[in-house]
Amino acid sequence: PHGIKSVLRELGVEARNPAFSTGLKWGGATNTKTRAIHSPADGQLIGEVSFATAADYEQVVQTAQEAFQTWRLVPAPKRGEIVRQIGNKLRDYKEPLGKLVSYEMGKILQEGLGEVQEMIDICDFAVGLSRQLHGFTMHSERPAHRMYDQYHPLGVVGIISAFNFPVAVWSWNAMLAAVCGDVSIWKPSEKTPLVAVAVQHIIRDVLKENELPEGIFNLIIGDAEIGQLMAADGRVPLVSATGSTRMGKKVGEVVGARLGRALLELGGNNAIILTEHADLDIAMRAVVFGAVGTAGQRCTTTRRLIIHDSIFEDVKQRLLTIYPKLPIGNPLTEGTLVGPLIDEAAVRGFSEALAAVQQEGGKLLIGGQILTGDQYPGGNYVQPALVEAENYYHTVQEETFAPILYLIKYSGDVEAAIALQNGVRQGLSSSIFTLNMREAEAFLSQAGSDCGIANVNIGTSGAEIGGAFGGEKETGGGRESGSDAWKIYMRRQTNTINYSRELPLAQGIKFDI
Ligand code: UN1
Repeated sequence: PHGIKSVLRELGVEARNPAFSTGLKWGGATNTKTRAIHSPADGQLIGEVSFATAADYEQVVQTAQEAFQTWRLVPAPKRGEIVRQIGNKLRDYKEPLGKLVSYEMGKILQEGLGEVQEMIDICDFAVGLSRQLHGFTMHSERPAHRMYDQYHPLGVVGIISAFNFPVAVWSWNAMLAAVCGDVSIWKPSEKTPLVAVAVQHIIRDVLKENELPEGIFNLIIGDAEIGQLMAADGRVPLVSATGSTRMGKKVGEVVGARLGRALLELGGNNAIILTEHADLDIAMRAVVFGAVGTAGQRCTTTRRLIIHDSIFEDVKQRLLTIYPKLPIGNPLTEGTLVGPLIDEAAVRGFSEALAAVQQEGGKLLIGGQILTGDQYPGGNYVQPALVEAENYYHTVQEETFAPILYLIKYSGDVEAAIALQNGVRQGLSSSIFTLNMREAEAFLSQAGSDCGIANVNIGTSGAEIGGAFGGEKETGGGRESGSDAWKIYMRRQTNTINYSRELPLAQGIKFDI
């Protein structure tokens, strides 16, 4: 169905895939733990992967370290040229890759293609960046002295990515790391390793065509054990991890204990504020895309809708008109807007959150069913839910990775809405819909949203790659992707050069010998 067999063939995904790739070589296939990957769309077996062992990991790190010795000496714009070629190959394979993202992860094809586009975009960004990577020059207080800072490659970067963006978030990290002169080791989510295998084949072709050393881009498939090895490994100066706050705390602790760098992009509990001055016609599209897009499984998914009491009923009615008509079904079928959840555990999480929030006093307005029947094979399809709730409910305070939107009423001025928006432990994305300039500016001010992303008249999800992506509080504080997020992938050095015949000391210190 939907030509998946030919997609797998085109992308080189096998029935049984080895556990790691050091750029050119694949290995680790024998006598290891394996995992069968079923599509959440129809429950069908797509392929199997082997899990890497600690010995496999060791081999990968050593190969990466070796490649770093060469790669760091390649001029940055030449490194950019390699990333340009990767971007072009991704363009060639956009269609099959997008399909595989969709089939393995369950997001609709439009979003699968969008994810590949996000990879292409970051490649373009990284190519431009490769001619920049600039520091400052400063004026020295000493005569005939020059002072500047420069950025050097950091080393081996560990990348732990999540199932919901199985390839895009890796590319944000790996492409920036590559132009920065770093080599990377990618541990994809164990739930979505096949699209990672497919991408690694593309990478391998580019490495081969350019006769580059093996080990610039490495892939290692495994469970949390591999992540822990990476976190604890002093040879990996930066570990970039995307996933739950629980996972991030563990990684952050272990990396922190060895004073390494951790770049964490963790849970969100994102809200859209609808003030009495909102343009509801445009707001509804943002709300629905944010709440049910990717079946509520984005870090940036809209989970809370904070609505002024004067428009609460209107908003509720509009949503109650849209929700019953949402096309739910196979993500590869054109016209579908809501695909399945990733697995049974996610479906359980969805049902449990809905039961819990109702216990706390929440009112389920619509949705919540697990869908069954021929149209919904595999058991992972659910009807997105709308719940009238209070912000302080335990369930509302948690991130449930599923399509549940909490409708929360506020009265009074925008400050009341902002207090609710900020009143959670997470701080990733936020947005306000208003045509009132005072409200918009208050939301963006230092007393406004406390999130890493704050939008006006745009939803919480679907950020462009050009901005820095990440958030505060339990979201982990890291920034990836655009703006100056590249700096974390490099080590910074301050250089002072004396071209005089004297040796003056700073701060005017006299020290005559
Ligand atoms: C994520 O969910 O981890 O802003 C990343 C967005 C996407 C990236 C989401 N561009 O929704």
